[in-house]
Amino acid sequence: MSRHTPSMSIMVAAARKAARGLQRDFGEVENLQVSLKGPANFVTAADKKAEKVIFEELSKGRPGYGFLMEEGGVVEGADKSHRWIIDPLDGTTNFLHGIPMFSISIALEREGQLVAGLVYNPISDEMFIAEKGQGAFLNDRRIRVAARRELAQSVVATGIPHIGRPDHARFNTELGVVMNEVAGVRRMGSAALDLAYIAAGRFDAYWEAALSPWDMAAGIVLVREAGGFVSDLKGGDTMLKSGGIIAGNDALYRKLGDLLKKAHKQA
Ligand code: 2AM
Ligand code: CA
Repeated sequence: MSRHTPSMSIMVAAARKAARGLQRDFGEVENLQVSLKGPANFVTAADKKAEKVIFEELSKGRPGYGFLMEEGGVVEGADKSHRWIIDPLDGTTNFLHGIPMFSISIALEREGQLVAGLVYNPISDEMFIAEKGQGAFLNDRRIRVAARRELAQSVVATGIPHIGRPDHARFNTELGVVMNEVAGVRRMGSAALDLAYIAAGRFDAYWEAALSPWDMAAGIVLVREAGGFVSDLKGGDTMLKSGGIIAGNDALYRKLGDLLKKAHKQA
């Protein structure tokens, strides 16, 4: 069983409340696929509604904490040492297309350090949580990163840039190098879930570029507390700033990092 702090209980309650709306709206999305305009506006509304629920619940539970949110941006708090980092719907494209692979992501920063993370898939009802020094849990069961040490046996997740996102050529070079060395490459469409899957040992390693802080903040805590490691694409610690991230166990995140360096020299 996981023992968690009152702050985590507040995070879990906020995520579950927002998830009820997302579950309902996801059901509606399927009906809207046939309309000419598609469900895009509807999904934007679902996203904003979920963020509002999370914002209100966390504000009630911890008055004065600041916020960094995908939709609402920065909200300064009276308490300068705490900040929530929130993505109410990570994997928007999946949601929009009726693909049940998306998540709510909530992280807590204290004095600039990530101290708690939650990633919740409302469709599979998988709740991934971690707090600094307390381990990582999936639905109350302890999770660990995978033990595999060879790339040749590893499943490696990534995100593929799409229209409007940068670095298409660079991604192609990276993929060209990586796919030659690994058992399989996967692209799921939610960075927060990718990191949660690393924490649970489902994926062995993961990399992606051009992410935003709310895509990865909670997942970083999960990976670290599951015994894994994260770095930016150059092996440094600038994930939230640079938008690049590599994750895995100690052996694989380093080996994947070396492969990507090799790729970047070719690019
Ligand atoms: P989203 O679903 O909340 O947009 C998929 O590769 C990952 O990249 C998802 O976590 C997705 O988050 C994120 N993503 C998609 N477009 C993005 C953009 N323009 N900037 C940053 N992250 C993006
Ligand atoms: Ca996102």
